[in-house]
Amino acid sequence: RALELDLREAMDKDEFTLFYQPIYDLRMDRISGFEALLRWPHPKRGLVPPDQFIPIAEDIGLITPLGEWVLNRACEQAAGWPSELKIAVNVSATQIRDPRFAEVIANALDASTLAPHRLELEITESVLLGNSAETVATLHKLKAQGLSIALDDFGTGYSSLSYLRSFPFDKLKIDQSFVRDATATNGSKLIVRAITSLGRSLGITITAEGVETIEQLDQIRAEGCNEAQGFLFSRPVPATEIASTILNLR
Ligand code: G
Ligand code: G
Ligand code: MN
Ligand code: NA
Repeated sequence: RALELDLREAMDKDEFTLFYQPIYDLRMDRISGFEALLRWPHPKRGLVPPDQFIPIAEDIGLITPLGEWVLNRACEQAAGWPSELKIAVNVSATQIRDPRFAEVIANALDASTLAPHRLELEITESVLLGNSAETVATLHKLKAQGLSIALDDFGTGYSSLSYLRSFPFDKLKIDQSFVRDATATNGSKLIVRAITSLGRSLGITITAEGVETIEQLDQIRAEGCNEAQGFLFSRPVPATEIASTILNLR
């Protein structure tokens, strides 16, 4: 049976779930928030990772309702956490281009009563591809609503640096591929150093993703990254394990 059919049915039956991965503030030495990561517990295929169904959801026009579900659920969940914790939500290019997007965000914040400064949207460079004035205007409007905007998977796209000029991002998330190699190859180490120094000059928070070992943590700490995220701290966990994850990392 085609995944596409299952996907439509899953939406109707509310079969999706969110996992949460902590983001660790290296200076405060505590969790600063969680990133919401979509999961699909498929009745036959098991836990389907988002890489496998988000592209299909995009193709069949399901990403808008699915993305809306993610935003509502993530905000609702985060509203119950200690108030210093933020929630980061991944949003796709299609979602941002939807004229209703700002309204979807406003509704999610209203319904959950989550303070806007606790919501962070993670976008990739693909959102800014073509550098559309509308997209940039939408991002400015969202920022004016009080939430923050992070550029995800930084360093893997085409012309990363020009995007930094088109919009004042609050955060850059260094792609895991650089972090993984930063202790092994000099090239990756220097790239992490350069991105961190760039962030510092521009006043942008730098988060290193995919930190799996103590060596990698020492390395990115030494380079001056502000935050770290990765399996070393915790894998993405279901909502029921959030409290224990917070305790474990204290
Ligand atoms: O959780 P995992 O590493 O398997 O995620 C794989 C990819 O799916 C990542 O690039 C992540 O950003 C993306 N992703 C996870 N959850 C969401 C979501 O809710 N919306 C969108 N658009 N992408 C997501
Ligand atoms: O593209 P984005 O950064 O949103 O993707 C996040 C994905 O990276 C999540 O699906 C998560 O499962 C995965 N991830 C998070 N930390 C680690 C890690 O330390 N190692 C590896 N291999 N993957 C990770
Ligand atoms: Mn992300
Ligand atoms: Na990323």
